[in-house]
Amino acid sequence: MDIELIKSELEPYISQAQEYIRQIEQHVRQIPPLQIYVAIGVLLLTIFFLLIVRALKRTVSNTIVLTGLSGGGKTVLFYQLRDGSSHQGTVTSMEPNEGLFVLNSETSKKGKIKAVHLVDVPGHSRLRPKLDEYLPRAAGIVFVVDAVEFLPKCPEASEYLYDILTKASVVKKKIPLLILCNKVDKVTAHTKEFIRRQLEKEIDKLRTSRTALSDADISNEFTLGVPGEAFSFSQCINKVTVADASALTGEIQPLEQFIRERVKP
Ligand SMILES: Nc1nc2c(ncn2[C@@H]2O[C@H](COP(=O)(O)OP(=O)(O)OP(=O)(O)O)[C@@H](O)[C@H]2O)c(=O)[nH]1
Ligand SMILES: [Mg+2]
Repeated sequence: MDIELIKSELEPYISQAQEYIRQIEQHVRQIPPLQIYVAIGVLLLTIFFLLIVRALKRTVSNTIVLTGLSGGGKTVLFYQLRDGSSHQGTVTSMEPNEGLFVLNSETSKKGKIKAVHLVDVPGHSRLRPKLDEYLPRAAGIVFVVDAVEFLPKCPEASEYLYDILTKASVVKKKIPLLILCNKVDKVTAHTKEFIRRQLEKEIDKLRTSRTALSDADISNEFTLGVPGEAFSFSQCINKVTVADASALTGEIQPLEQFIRERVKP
């Protein structure tokens, strides 16, 4: 079969197709342009909306990170949230503790409850780099402070808190942070207001010394507060709140509330 023959055989189909196209064209010309614009607009809006929904779904996280110095009570809080009992975890943790579960206080609740991915990162200085693995996907950070042994540990705690609040992964995503003053069952525990003020004072001092180190040093990615003003947590880009708790006796309602606000069912 030569090409000419194929051409002549296809001819009727081609002319038929051309006819159809002409008809469609005519049809389209009859539609008022406004209708076409509206249709295209609706189509684009729908695509845009679907893309946004997908993007949002991907960024919604259910991870809550427990952090703070060693001995603050993170592991006891972890078990209290998961099982409703303290487990008497007196040993220093050597590995992050993590779990995906429905909060113990909500297990009897009916309806839709979302499981929380809780991570307890040990306070030992050698294990702190582990924190960087979890922070980028955190929906909330809980900084646990020992309210009894607070004063001697205040400088170290402030430094750790300063580091967290200036990390790019935390600042860019504006991850909310809860300073949890634990062990309030003890009469010698300091109040959360006192602890907040002391931390602010200490961070204020740190800010001056760290800025003096200049950019030459591997200093932090972001600076804290307003230059020339005394530091306060309200100046932070991240929402910082303070609350009391006793992991031992299970008085952890403010913590559970913080988690629920971050991890919506
Ligand atoms: N009185 C009292 N003691 C507590 C409370 N929470 C924790 N503790 C005690 O504090 C000690 C340290 O608790 P952990 O939970 O092991 O501390 P952690 O923050 O996990 O410490 P690292 O794992 O080393 O980072 C333990 O002896 C606990 O029994 C509390 O609410 N009240
Ligand atoms: Mg621990």
